[in-house]
Amino acid sequence: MSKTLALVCICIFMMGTVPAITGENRNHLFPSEHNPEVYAKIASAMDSYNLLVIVPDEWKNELEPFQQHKENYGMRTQLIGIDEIYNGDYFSTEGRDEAEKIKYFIKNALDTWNVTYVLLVGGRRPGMDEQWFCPVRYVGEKLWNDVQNLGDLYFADIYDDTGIFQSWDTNEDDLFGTRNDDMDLYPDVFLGRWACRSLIDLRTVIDKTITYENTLMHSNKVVLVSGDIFEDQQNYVEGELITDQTAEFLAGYEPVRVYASETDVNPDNIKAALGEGASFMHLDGHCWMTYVSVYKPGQYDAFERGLGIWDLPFFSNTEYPIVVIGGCRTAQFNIAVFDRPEQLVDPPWYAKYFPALYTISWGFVRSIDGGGVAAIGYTVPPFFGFGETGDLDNDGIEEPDILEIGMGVLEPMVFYAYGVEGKQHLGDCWGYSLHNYIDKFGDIGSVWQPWNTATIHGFVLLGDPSLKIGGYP
Ligand SMILES: [Ca+2]
Ligand SMILES: [Ca+2]
Ligand SMILES: [Ca+2]
Ligand SMILES: [Ca+2]
Repeated sequence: MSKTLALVCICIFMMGTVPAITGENRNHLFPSEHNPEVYAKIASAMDSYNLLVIVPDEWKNELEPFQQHKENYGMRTQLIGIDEIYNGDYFSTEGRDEAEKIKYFIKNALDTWNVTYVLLVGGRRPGMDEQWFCPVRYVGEKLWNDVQNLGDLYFADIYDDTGIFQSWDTNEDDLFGTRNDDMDLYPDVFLGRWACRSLIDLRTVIDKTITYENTLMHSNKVVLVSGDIFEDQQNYVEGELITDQTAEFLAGYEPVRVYASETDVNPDNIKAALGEGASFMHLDGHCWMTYVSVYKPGQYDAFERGLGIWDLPFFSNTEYPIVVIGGCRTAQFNIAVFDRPEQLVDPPWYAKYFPALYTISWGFVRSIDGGGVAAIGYTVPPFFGFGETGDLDNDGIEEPDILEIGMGVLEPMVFYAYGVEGKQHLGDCWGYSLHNYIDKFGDIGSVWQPWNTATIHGFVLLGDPSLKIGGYP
């Protein structure tokens, strides 16, 4: 978590100013229902269960067994090479640059093929120059380190509720998703990315995804890892409050807790809790791209040993969980060796200087013979509620603010979508959480707007959005 934000929050708290929440609480999933024509199109896409895979042409043949696997379960799957998009092989090419060409292609695939799920295949290419196997879009305000942030939601928000294409650059200054641009934000396709940096990554995640969906028996276990995050007057143990919400939403699942209030949060205890595997893992704490940790309640002078990407090769679980990791930059997939953004709270030195090509979220997914099958996290320091300043979600229930706005809402709602709403595919859960959040807080109309919007932009699924949770029976 960015201490800048925490400090700003503390200042606001001390001034006694409650951030004004003006987003109306609309009880619907898709904004497009205001427009019957658009809604009908999206609703029919929802029924068609089809998957669009956008892949570098050099990797296309690697995906053929994956396509066959999906088709075997009735998931119509189209593999499209990125050069085929640029060459206009399917639809005439539109867009000012590579990312916009990809976005227009997804629009055309939604209009023409009723695509429900979109999987972008490819992360950053190896090397010091920033180049990508599959394009990215930097969006939003320069809130941290004077750069914009990775925003894959750009590729998923195609229309607003009147059916107008969402360019995310309505003022046409070639800066996308800023406060001067209109954005609907609501995703119209369920989108994930395999942030592969090598053929080994790609083969690993294909193999793990197929194995996961072919496995009939999944455990009824959810592993929860957290502790105290912020020094607040109420002494809330914020991380544990968040992951306890997840446990509540997964009725019938046995929670196995690694909580700083009860034990040491270290790799051995996390590995022991995971054992042979689990259906889900939810970790929440401070994060520095490669490393996540928490405090023991009230003891803010030292972090727990936590978990870093260097620990992941020692995981040997055979059941691959879906992993949600909350904290700063847990899934910021443009990471490059030593080039880390400054964060005001310093991690231990080994976390700061360990050379890395991937974050903790993607680390779980790319791990061979262990780790997870897909991960949800943030490409930014996420927004959060701090202490107790009122009923921020206007539901008439006074709860700790951490559970009423920001990351403490977004993460548990992924599990709510599955455990309570019965969503069956992981992308639907990601989309449900975002839709719920944007309904409530899409426009908070306060000084926090840019931070809140960045969190929406940066809430990313690194995995197959069509993943059938629990596998195919
Ligand atoms: Ca703009
Ligand atoms: Ca606390
Ligand atoms: Ca409330
Ligand atoms: Ca509250």
